[in-house]
Amino acid sequence: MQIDILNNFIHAYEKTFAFNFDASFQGQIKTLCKKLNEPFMHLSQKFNKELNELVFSLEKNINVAIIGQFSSGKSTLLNLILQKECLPTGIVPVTFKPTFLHYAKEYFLRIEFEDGSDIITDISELENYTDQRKRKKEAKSLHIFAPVTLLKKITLIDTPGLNANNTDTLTTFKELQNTHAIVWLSLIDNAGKKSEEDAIKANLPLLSGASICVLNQKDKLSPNELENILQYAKSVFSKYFTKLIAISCKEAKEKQSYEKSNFHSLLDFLQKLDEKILKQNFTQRKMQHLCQIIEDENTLFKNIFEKLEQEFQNYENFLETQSKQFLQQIVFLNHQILEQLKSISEKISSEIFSFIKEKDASFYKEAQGLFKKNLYIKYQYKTPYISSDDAFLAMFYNSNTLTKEFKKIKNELELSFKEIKEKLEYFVQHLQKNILLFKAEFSNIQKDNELQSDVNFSELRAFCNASEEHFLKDFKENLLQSFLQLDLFFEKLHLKAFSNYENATKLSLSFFSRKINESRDFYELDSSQFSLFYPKKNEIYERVLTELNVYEFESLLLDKPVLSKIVLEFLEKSNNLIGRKKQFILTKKNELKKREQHISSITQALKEIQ
Ligand SMILES: Nc1nc2c(ncn2[C@@H]2O[C@H](COP(=O)(O)OP(=O)(O)OP(=O)(O)O)[C@@H](O)[C@H]2O)c(=O)[nH]1
Ligand SMILES: [Mg+2]
Repeated sequence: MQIDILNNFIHAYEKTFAFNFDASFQGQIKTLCKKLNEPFMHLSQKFNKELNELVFSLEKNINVAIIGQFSSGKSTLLNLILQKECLPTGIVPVTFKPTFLHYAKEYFLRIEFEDGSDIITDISELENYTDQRKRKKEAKSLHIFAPVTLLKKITLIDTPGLNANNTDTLTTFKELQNTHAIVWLSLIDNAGKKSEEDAIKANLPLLSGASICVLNQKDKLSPNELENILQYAKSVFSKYFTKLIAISCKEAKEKQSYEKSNFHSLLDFLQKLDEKILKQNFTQRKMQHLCQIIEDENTLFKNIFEKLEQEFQNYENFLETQSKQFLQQIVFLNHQILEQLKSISEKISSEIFSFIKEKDASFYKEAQGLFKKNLYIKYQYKTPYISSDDAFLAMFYNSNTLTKEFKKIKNELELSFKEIKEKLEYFVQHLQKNILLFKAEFSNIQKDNELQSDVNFSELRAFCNASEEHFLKDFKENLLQSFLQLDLFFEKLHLKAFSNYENATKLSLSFFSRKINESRDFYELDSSQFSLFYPKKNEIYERVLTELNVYEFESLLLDKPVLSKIVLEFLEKSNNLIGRKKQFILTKKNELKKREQHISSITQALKEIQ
């Protein structure tokens, strides 16, 4: 059952995307177009339309555009070919819309409008649509049909004159993008001039096919002047054109001067254009150009992903340089905390020691000897003693020196923990800043060429918009976990040590008080065997250390330092996350690579096509 579904899918896929065409040029181009349109390429509708038009253009005439500065005589020249004054001419700029000249058995005009409608009408209507002043309704394109044999194999295009500013370009005209050859019509007065050369340069993309430079209005010059100008123009313009000639449309109009006009050279050039080669070259060029658009898009995307990848590389380096010093600070802090605990213990034990006093004491004991039965003797001695309550009151209630001092230490500890947290937060903020900058830069990225893929761009925008989700969230969670662990350890230190000093004092006092009393009991029983217990300063200090849990914390601060572990874990996790994010970016880059390889296999095949 599942095999059936799979087979159906493969069948449907092959039918749509792996269809094989014949080995002709057209067939090979169709195969490459299909290949370009693989689903993972996400081609835009406009791009697909271009591909379809390109395939379709292989079956149509080649397009030859007449281009030049205004009033150079383009429309006059075409009227000569049309053998009728179809196109309006004049000394002021006249032609404003590209006009297409096609073959038909009769003269007529077809006007296509922006709204998709069209009309077929008489040629005389043309000026109403080309002349800006007379324009009736905005025409999309104008098509003249004429019974001229030349038009059977080529479609000629009359174009608006270039402005005198010389950087004016017709390359933006969509209608002229599918031009297989051009006739550059130059006023003979401008031949070889820098201004004319600048105009040629501005329109170079249109000159990629066959091109002829035609110097018009040669009737204005003497044969000598013409010879000089031709020589000069050839030296400057030859590199741009296949051929350069001089003609006179004015002379061509008259039967007796037709031969002199050299118009036949132009016709000869047009008639000899090799449609097959021109179409093939044009198609290959155009396909290369289309592939270049995808390649450019890929490069743009690749740069974006690489930028992101670089951010993480920088972050990794940043953490590495920061972490060494930070970990040293933590080790220092561990020692500092322990020192503070010891200093509290030291102070408490000194105070306790100062409260161990001596007093007179006595006890009665039965006298030794046969006749001394029932006779009790009073023994007097000096005993150590400690009044726990008095000492405690004196230390913490009658004077607030210790309390004040311990509070200060507690505040310092709180501040140190706050600083650790701030440092960890600073680490995450560093990444956050860069990720947000990345998001701001690319989350609204738009196509810079209408043919680029809508799907790819919208996916990229969605990807950049989700930057926080993809690239920050985990780091923030890691930070929160470290905060939690820090809080926990702080609480423990706080409860068991830093806020526990009163309790530890009480316990130590009662401990020594009890010990002294016990020693007195034994002493009174047998003073020769037992001695009185005088607590030493050192003993008291040790006791306070125990009651304040300092030994436990010594292990948690030095042997297996909790703080260092928390920070190390934070850094390790951050590094793991960086690795995972880089991997994620790599999957995106690999998708691009797939497209890149696909395109390069197509461009390679294009070069080898025959
Ligand atoms: N002396 C002379 N005048 C010419 C020749 N060819 C064209 N003209 C004149 O030059 C002027 C401009 O001719 P057009 O054919 O309108 O020029 P165009 O290049 O189509 O001009 P735009 O459409 O405005 O760009 C007209 O007055 C023509 O009669 C020529 O060979 N010799
Ligand atoms: Mg014109």
